[in-house]
Amino acid sequence: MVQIAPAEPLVTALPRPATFQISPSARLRPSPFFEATVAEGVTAMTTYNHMLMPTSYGHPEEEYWRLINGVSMWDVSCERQVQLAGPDAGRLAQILATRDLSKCKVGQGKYVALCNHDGVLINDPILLKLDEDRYWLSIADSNIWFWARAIAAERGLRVEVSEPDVSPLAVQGPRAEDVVASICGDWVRDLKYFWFRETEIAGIPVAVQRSGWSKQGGFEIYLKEASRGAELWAIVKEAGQPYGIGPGNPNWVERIESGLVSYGGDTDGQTNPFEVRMGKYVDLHVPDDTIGIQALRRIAAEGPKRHSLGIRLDGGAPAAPAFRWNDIVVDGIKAGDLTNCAWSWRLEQNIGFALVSVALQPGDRVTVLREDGPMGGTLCEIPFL
Ligand code: THG
Repeated sequence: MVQIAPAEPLVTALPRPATFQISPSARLRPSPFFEATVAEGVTAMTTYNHMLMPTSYGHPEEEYWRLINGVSMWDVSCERQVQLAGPDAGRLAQILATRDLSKCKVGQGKYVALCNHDGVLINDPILLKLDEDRYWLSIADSNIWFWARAIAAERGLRVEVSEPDVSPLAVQGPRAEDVVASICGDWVRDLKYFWFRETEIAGIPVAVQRSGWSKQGGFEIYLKEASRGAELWAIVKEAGQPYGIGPGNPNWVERIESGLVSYGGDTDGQTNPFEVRMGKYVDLHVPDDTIGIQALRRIAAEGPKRHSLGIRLDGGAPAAPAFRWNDIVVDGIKAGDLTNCAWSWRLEQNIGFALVSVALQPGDRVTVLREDGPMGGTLCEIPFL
């Protein structure tokens, strides 16, 4: 049973610290690495794609510096794969993704935006092309399985949409390459960003990709046999010992410093890719039947109303993290939202993303209405580091 305890600032900062358990249910699907993360002393979890994802092992600052200076291993099995297989798999991928996939090669991955018909972002997966007629969408936290299957059926495509037994384990940080090379061989050093290879580790079927939700470098090992999760965890942990490996998770602080978007965290039911710095993953020339592209062409022609900037908050003490966006105001008038906020140990400052009117620019002063009172801040460019 998982105890969620107020063990660190992230939790104690909440208005009413709580200790509670997570009730088991078949809706909450187990990670193949679950037992391993419990053995490592996981202290906080969040939900993601109907799974539990570790978010802390109780030492947030230590976990942060391990990612920045060494190597960290993360249970990110909640990044589920939606598999498209069949003669029309490539067509369906291009109908779903607003990025031009025509030159994507087998063995290559690409970060893509999925949008609805209004051009609103509904997921930001990494697409992996496994074969000419087989793709994975390694999804963020929304039900793309439903979406892809419905679109395929409505358009009469010859493609099977499924969720295969595949669970990523991330190895991140400047020493990640040494760790993964010691397990798989030096060929991993030549992998280009988002490229991958299917292989075996001690007989365990995996795909190894240069990827991961940090800018510190690293790989994701996609486990293709859930029953061997504990074994794979142990192999990576053992190989990482010379480099001081330890458990971690997609790191909230580093990802803000680095400017990585969190779908659902930094986006709402109206956000289009241009507003969250994903315009470079939208190719307006993709075929007209790509979902959302017609709306995105209109939005691009008119110019987006909001954009994402960084904010550096005044004051030298870590600000309380929040469950919800905070209003950003200028002269008492709402100008946008603070979508996340964290104390940066490298910048020694509270930083966050400001989804604000395009009338606001880096250098502008704003006020953020935090739960504990108004706080001044200065807008800046993203990334911070
Ligand atoms: N790994 C896997 N699947 C995932 C994620 C992951 N699915 C959901 C979510 N995370 C996808 N989100 C991102 C966001 C950014 C990046 C990767 C996954 C990323 N961006 C680089 C950047 O913004 O600089 C490079 C992108 C590029 O230019 O191509 O790496 O973490 N398996």
